[in-house]
Amino acid sequence: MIKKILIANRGEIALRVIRACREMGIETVAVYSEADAESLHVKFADQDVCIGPPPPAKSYLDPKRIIAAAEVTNAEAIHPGYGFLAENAEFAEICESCGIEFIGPPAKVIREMGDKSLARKKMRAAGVPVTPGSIEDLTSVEEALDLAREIGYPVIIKAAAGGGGRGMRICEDEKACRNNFQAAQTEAAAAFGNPAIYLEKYLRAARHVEIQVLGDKHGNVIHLGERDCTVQRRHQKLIEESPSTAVNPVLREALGEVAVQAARAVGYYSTGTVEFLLGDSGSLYFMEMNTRIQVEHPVTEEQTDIDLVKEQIRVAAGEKLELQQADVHFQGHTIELRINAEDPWHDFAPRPGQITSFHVPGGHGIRVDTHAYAKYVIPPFYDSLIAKLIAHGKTRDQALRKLRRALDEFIIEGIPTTIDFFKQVIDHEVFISGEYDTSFVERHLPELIKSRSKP
Ligand code: MV4
Repeated sequence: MIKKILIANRGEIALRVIRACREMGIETVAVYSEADAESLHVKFADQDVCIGPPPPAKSYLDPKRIIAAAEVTNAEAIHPGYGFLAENAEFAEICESCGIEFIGPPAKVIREMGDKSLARKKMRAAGVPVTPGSIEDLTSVEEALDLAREIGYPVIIKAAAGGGGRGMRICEDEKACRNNFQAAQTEAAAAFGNPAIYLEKYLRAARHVEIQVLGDKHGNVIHLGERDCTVQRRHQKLIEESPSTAVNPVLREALGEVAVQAARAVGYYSTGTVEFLLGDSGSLYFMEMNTRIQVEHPVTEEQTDIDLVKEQIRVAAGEKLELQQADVHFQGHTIELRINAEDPWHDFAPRPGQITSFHVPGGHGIRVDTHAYAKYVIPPFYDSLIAKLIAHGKTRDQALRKLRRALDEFIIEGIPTTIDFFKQVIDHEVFISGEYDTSFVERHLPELIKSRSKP
């Protein structure tokens, strides 16, 4: 078994990995930038190494600094968390070449699934349903217009190196498609260093439902159910829940089977997420595959009582999955909110700064994954996530009641947060009904932020 793991990340996910390691008797090495010297992951790790100044490029995103820290501490494995180098195939290869176990899927798979257009092509070849659209990257605006005419508007242009909605452009008609084509290429080149773009039929009023998969290095792959991530703002997920109110047992079975089929088709191991779009009448389409542990993994942990980070570590150590599909059971209903240091009343602008008082909710069925504490200073250099508030109940209504009660207990002072915004969201009749779609936030944002806060 692996004796020492370096966590190449920060914030709540670094703490999450350290917790799993400590329960497994594995030593931990934290790396931190000068801005994170007072962070909890540094305090809770067995060893810590300062790897540089605050800018990610000079710290958490620099493979040389991460590898150097692993060398000097004799860490046998590196857990990348999410973001930063988690889906960087070159970094995974560097780890391998240095004899350090990268806790994640094979570098080849990271690279292939990182090209969202190639991922579609491989999934289609594997018999996985994908949204109607281009087979290869688009080579000309004429090709895009011909294809759009064939599949019908609206269409959506996406960056092959994008993902997570970055660089997406919805085209309602030919004029928009013509105008967006060039802009999308330019934006993709600037944002991702790769101008490749592709086109899909745009599914209006869809649901974004993803399946958690878990594979070992011996060819075993299982799925751990779905997470509905449809409530997003500018492609930042805000709320994730399971089970999805849009998925019935027949569709759940189909989604699980297709997700496992997709993972097998690309030779997957470790934790992974297969993202689908659900159209009306139960249609499902592969969207993209994420090759990392995701922010929202606690939703699946609460539904299945499986520790996903521990499973990742066991798989990295070469162990076979103990679990078979028949051993996976889903209990109750779980909803997660991402509490950010942002001001909903000023376009969700990031608001770093010092937390002057901090009280975390508790009680049966409430989990809070956070690295924050009273007097902690949220640095301006990284993402604005403060905490994930997760509520688990026997039913959706019970989970919602727990969540609402927990939001009232959650005290964060000194900086603006999205706590009060979420009170409006989970009190909204459309959200409560479960009948929401991808347009929910955009359509209801004005009323959601009209009153500053509710008791
Ligand atoms: C789509 C889509 C509808 N049709 N693709 C991709 C990444 C994810 N963050 C959003 N993605 C979507 N891709 C096709 N062909 C709908 C979404 C989508 C979405 C789009 C706009 C606004 C909010 C959204 C929330 C979830 C999914």
